[in-house]
Amino acid sequence: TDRERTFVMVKPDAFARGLVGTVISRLEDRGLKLVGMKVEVLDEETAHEHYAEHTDKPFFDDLVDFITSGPVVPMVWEGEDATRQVRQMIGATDPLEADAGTIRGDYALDLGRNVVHAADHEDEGANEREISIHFDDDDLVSYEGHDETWLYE
Ligand code: YYY
Ligand code: MG
Repeated sequence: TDRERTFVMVKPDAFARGLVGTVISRLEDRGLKLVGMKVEVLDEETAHEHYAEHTDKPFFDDLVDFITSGPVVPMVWEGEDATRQVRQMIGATDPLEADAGTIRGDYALDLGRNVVHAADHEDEGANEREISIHFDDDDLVSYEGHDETWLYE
């Protein structure tokens, strides 16, 4: 177990549907700590960098078109095992496979419109890489949450 920072991003579908607050609330309610956030429209170059691992996949062009199609909300959340905790809260990539109670399982229907991105906990360098694509070091804050004595043993 490890207090760590993980990269999460509200996708354009969720932004357009007014689900930004809902996604943030889910993560806040769990006890995770918000340390960075912004609103932006990704340019094509940033989208390619963000999804570099999928460059050769058949869905890549559609994925880039979608992720650049409107505002997104890149965020950094901190907490114990934050990457795995968030991944579990988001649910399976395909909403049809995502359990009810997960964000995708509760708010999405379509694989190509699945509300939220999160760094992959099985990909060792994913958080560092994705955070550095979207944020400078001084965009992120450090502070002690007032509730941490009750969140952690
Ligand atoms: O990390 P996660 O978003 O859960 O899935 P990835 O396998 O990294 O794929 C990234 C993104 O690509 C996924 O959220 C939807 C889209 N996608 C797709 O449109 N079609 C596929 N067959 C697989 C993924
Ligand atoms: Mg992924």
